[in-house]
Amino acid sequence: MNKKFRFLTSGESHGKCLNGIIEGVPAGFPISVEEINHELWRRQQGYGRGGRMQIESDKVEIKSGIRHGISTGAPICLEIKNKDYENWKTVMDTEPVEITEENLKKIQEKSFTKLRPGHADYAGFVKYGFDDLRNVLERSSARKTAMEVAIGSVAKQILKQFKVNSCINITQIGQAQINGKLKVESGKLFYNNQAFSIDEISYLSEQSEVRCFDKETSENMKAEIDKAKEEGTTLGGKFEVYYTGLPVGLGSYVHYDRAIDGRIAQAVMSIPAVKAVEIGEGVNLSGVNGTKTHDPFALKNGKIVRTSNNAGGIEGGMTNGETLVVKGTMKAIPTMKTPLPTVDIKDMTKAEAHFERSDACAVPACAVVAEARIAIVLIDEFLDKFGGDSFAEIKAHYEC
Ligand code: EPS
Repeated sequence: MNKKFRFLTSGESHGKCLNGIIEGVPAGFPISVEEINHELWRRQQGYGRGGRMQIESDKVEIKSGIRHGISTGAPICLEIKNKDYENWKTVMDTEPVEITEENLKKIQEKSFTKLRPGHADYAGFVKYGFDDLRNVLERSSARKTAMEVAIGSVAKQILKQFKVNSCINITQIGQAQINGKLKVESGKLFYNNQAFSIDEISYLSEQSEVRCFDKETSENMKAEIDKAKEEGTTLGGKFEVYYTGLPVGLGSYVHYDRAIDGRIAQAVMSIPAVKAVEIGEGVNLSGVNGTKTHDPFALKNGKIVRTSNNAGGIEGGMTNGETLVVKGTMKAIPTMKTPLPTVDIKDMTKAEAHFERSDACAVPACAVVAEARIAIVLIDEFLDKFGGDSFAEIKAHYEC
């Protein structure tokens, strides 16, 4: 597995801040804080987000590796402050706190022992041996994906210099879904005999409160979320991420861990609550014969082109120059007002699952995270293929 673009993140959901260090950004790339902050804003949006997003207005501080807006080749250190930390100071202090009645009360109020089915609580409790599930919740929370989006934005900004662009599209929330066949071919999306450019899809989906390019479906999705909220439950759904402008040959067939579809699947599957990842026509290919599965070659003005894109831009573990199409399925968030039956680990009795502030639906946010994580895989492979120490060197390798 390549690691030209390496990163680590740290931070708890209600701790002081989230941190990230990126190693491998070559010198000479313009990196805009505004663009990173715009991506962080996108991740916070989406109809159905909960109270936490009212508190936070995620902003990144770049602490090193960039000078006057240009990367220097040194490690880039990023920080996002958790505004909510102000309300969690004693509970989440990294230093031991004084044992006073007031402090103990504060900590106890935020401790919990009633396992949430579907979350990391049970396996985390058994694995690490905690008696307070707060220790599991804090790092397993999807809050950490804010830093991944910031890092993904750095990757996206480098890719943009080479005309690689992306967008997201939510295709299902609960029972509300796009009604018809979506196909992404030759950099265009086809839907019910209408053709949209990826720029149009991007524009339309960014206008939608649920990030779905189709207005009517967006309204149906919002109604589904309202219903789930009334019922005290949560909703999952399906999203798509498209990348255009990718060169042929990122990834490789020579080893399983260099296959770019495998790397993308890992990057998307490991987002909290994601349960399935597909490339191109994905699961729809199970019942279709080979003639209808594969994308014929043709010649256009002396160039090799494809007449369809069922493969979703990847063949043999490598990008093939067509639009990359990645589909993800997110389950409903497990923290629910209407709790499921569970066990209280404090005294091993029957109980109702712990509830605290949650999102009724976070599928649009999940798609933003997927877009960022895919960018990280793509830039890693891109730097492996066209690598150099500076923008100029990489550009020369890319153009030759
Ligand atoms: C999230 C922050 C969290 C949750 C959500 C994602 O904030 P808090 O726990 O303070 O409400 O809103 O995480 C989950 C629901 C979860 O189960 O992990 C964020 O920043 O995306």
